[in-house]
Amino acid sequence: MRRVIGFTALSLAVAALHGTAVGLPGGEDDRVQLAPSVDRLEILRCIGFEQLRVSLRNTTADHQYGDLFLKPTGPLQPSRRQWSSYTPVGADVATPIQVRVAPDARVGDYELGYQLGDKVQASTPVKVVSDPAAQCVPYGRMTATATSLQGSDDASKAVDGDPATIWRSAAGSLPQSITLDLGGVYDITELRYQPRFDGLLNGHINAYTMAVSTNGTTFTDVRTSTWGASELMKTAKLTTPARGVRKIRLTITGGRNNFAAAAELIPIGVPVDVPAASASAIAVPNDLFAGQPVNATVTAGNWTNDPLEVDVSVDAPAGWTVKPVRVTIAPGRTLPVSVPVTPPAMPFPEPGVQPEVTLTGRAAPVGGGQVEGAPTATVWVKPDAPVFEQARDFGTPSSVVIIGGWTRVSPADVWNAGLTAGWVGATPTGRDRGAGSDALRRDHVYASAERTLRVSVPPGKHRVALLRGDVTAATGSLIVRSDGRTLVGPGAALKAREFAWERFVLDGGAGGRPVDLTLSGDAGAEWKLAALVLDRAVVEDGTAGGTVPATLSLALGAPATFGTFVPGRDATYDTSTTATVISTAGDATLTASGPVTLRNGAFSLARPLAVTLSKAAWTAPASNDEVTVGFRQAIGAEEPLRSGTYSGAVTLTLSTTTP
Ligand SMILES: [Ca+2]
Repeated sequence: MRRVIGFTALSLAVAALHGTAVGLPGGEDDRVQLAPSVDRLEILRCIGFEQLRVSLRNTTADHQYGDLFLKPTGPLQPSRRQWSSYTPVGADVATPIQVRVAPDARVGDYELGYQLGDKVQASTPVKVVSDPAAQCVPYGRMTATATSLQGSDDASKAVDGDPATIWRSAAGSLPQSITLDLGGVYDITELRYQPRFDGLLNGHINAYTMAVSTNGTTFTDVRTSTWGASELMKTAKLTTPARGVRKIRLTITGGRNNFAAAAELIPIGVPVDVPAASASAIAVPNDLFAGQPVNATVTAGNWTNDPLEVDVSVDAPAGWTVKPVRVTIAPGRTLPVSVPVTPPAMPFPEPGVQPEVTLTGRAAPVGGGQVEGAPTATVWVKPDAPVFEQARDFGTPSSVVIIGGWTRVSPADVWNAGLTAGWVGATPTGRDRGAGSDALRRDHVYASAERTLRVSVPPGKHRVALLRGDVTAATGSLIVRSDGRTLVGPGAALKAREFAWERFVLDGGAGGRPVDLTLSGDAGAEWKLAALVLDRAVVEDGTAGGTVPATLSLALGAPATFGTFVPGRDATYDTSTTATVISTAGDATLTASGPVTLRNGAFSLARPLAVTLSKAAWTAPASNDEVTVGFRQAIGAEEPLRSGTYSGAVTLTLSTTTP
């Protein structure tokens, strides 16, 4: 006959690595029998898991069914919470349980409890430890190679920190070996071996030789021994530590079914030359706008045995704002950390300047310590569209247009009164180089012949900047003419990925008007146009004095000249002019464009022109306020000077936020 009475008549046995058996406390029911079990389990936190085995013994005369529930405390995570079992008469059934803890679990004493029926029957004490003398080589720094593999079970699976993935050597061909590169230098005291935990023991290593290398090429045998067959964790312990180890090689001479399998190989020791913290990667959004904050994501790592406070930051050029972030990183782990960065505001693109910037990720332990890595990202800062009257992205009718207020101009935009920019007559061709660059630079319009772009200019004089260049190929020169004047060029040809902003001023007159820009290349070269911005503010350019809207006026004195530059002499030349400010606005700001480099035909001075303003900000209306505009040019003794006149244009802008 068969009776179903749950587990009150079963005994419970718990077996773990260390094998010492003590009796479990029994239930009140006199039918419950005590059985041998293992006394305790210890989890080295940096490994993060251990195994034990739970078995049920049916000593009654009846087949038994029932449920065993596992009751972990604290950070313990058993691989199963419940075991439903059929236990025939006289049979022992067993199941392995893997107990995991998080890498930053609090060390201490916990319990894995077992419940049969309604009451807790027994428990195994579990100690989570962190030992300065027994530190793990973090799997995040290790790499592994092996003499053979099966399928996708390659050597990396033995050092990935995941006991569910395994390395398997080729079938039936021992000896084989696996070599671990520790990613640092350690004094090694043991090598733990976690066999596969998938219910199979095929490939279980039972005979091995462990060797170490300090230089990465020559190896010295340090232990030859055997392991028993079970899924429980094994160790190869050295009687004296192996010093200064960079690599470990395990040669397997015996394994079940004549091949080797390993879920994890875990070197244990003391770090000798290993960074405490690292920065290994930096990612920055493709579309970055002047003055607008974004997050740079820096991957920071903690390679110590304990949670570590790390300051994560970004090195950026002057003018950028960076807010470093302090985080706590779990031992042996990496963490993507968002660091807010803000590029400087760009009131207007400067001529010829490549707004390409390198950002460098940094990670440093708060208390100091060895650091590693300075990953870089090259970013390209775009003007922020809302600052401008027009911010236009040239490309094909279907190409991607950058967000944030930028609008497209394609060959399909043939001028009509409803547009603020469009083509008159023949149109250029659109081209999109595709992903891999930001949305502003990936596309452009181009032609080898003259084309006319009509732009709607509001009342007054407004600065305009054109972006030319190509992410993939070289770009020819660009000439821009309007109203019988040459506004740009011919600018020099640009290499692939080189971009240049070309600037000029357009006069919208008293009431605003459409202005035609004739675009061409030098001697039929292919010109390319990627972007256009038209400033909202009105300006007076440096060639003439004059009055702009009645509320805001800027008049310039005589053009400044330095006199004679003397070759072969270290010298600094100074000159100045005046600017007269009339403002009825609540505030006003005067800015000078730059950096400007003085040129003489194809020759340019090595250092930029320095411009100073005796006064640059007003918090109240001003009448005929005279500002001294100073210019200083430094020339080195070895700098070659071409005879003739060096010159350049500096644009002064008077603007207000409270007209
Ligand atoms: Ca693994």
